[in-house]
Amino acid sequence: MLKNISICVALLLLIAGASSQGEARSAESTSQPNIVFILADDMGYGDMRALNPECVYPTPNLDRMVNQGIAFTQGYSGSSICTPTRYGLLTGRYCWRDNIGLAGNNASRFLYDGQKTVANLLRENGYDTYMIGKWHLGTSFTYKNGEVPPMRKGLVDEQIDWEADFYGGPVDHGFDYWFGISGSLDFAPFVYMENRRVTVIPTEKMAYDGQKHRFGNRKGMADPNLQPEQVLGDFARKTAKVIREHDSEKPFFIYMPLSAPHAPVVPSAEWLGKSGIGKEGDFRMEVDWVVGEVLKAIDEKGITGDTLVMFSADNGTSPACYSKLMAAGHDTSDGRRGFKSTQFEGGHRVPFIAYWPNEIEAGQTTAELVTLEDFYATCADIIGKPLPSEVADSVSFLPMFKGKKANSEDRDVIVSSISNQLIIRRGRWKLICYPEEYAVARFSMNSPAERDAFNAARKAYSRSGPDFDKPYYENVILYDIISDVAETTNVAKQYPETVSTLAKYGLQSIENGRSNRGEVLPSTIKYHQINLLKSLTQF
Ligand SMILES: [Ca+2]
Repeated sequence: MLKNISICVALLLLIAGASSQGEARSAESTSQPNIVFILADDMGYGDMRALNPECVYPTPNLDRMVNQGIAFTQGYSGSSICTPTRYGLLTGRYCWRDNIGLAGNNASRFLYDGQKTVANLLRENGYDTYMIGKWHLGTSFTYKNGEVPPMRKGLVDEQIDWEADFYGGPVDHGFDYWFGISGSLDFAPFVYMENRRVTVIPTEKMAYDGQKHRFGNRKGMADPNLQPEQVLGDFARKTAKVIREHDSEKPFFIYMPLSAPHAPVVPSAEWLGKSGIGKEGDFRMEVDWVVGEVLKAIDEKGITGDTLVMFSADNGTSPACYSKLMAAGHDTSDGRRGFKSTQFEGGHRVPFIAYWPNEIEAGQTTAELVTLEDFYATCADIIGKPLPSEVADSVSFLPMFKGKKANSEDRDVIVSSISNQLIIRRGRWKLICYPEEYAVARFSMNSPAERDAFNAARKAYSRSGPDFDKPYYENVILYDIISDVAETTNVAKQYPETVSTLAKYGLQSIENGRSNRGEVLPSTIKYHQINLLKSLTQF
């Protein structure tokens, strides 16, 4: 009897917990603001002055968004690398759940045919949807023999029919219009793309021959007239034009993933030398200028009050830029440890700000945990529509615009780093499902030899998985992220129950196929982290 009561209580607690993690739950709304999401590529939390007063260079436009809007001081990107974060932002699903890695050079499509995104949700509910910028979820070009290559493969230049339509890009996943580039600016093909076609047939063969070519070091086809220095400005001009010329009763959604400040670090001539700390700083200032151009177009259109503008980054600053900026006296990760690709806060705690004068009380900051996956549920909440069931990891942050907490006292999140290693945040705790010995190596890898050693260790770990003969605390890292902001001290040994609690939450999120409220979904992931989590639930 007592046991049955315990089970009932546990179930009730579970249900209460589940609903407190729930998706959109605000009152029905008919609000349809314009929505603009600007996503920087590889930008640290410390790269704007409003978030980091010590920021070496000025960022007046980003500061305006923060000072007149809201800053989420614990906002996370879903991953510490590009493609997985973009997957999570657009689908509202954790990247690790669907085993999303990096879309490499010439990558074919990563989303399955017909997979819906937040752009589909908005378009189906009366929005004009535009994307200007970097996709990085793969585009499948048709081969000259008429074949469309399989998903998630690198394409062979010589076989591509550049005059045929490609598939799997933004216009196949909810966007009415796309202008931009396929991957990062240092990934082939080096050519502008519009809807389903390249804008110019690429005829220049770029190859790395010990001397980097103008886009970087990856091989591929290029438009001979495209210069990397022009791309960021072109995206700004194009987006401003779309806003100015938008002539419709419908509201618009613009997704604007920038090419900067990712490599190649190519500020335009006008910005060279402006920051005084090198072109890495100049490029960040140019990102701020882009934000200003978008805000100016919105202001001139007279729609400022009723337009939600968000700004964030897909991950932190790259290792190469991190070293240069730190040496120049600019703390791009704002006192946090690490950079892009790592398990540390410098990898995935990103600038996360929102500006919407009619709805957001100016000058707020909130330390509630949020992730970029939450943008999907927030949009659903804004327009008063239910969240599709497959949007498994998205919780609306709309209530925070009015100074309220989100749906829970403790919104837990599970983000990932390179190779999809899980990182579980709950309250003050951060559990990294990875051995400290490899993670520390990552942090100190400033020389090619260290980098090679690290990569070899990482690959070996990916194959072998955790060593269960070791004590549990040698397979994971636990930080008290509130008192130990810089992630200096692994306390996994001292807090076995906390490790166990976080591991149970991770397992539950895997087994339920979701982390927010909703029906249980099939869970298909199979990798050694499940066994690691199971081994940690014994305390
Ligand atoms: Ca990136």
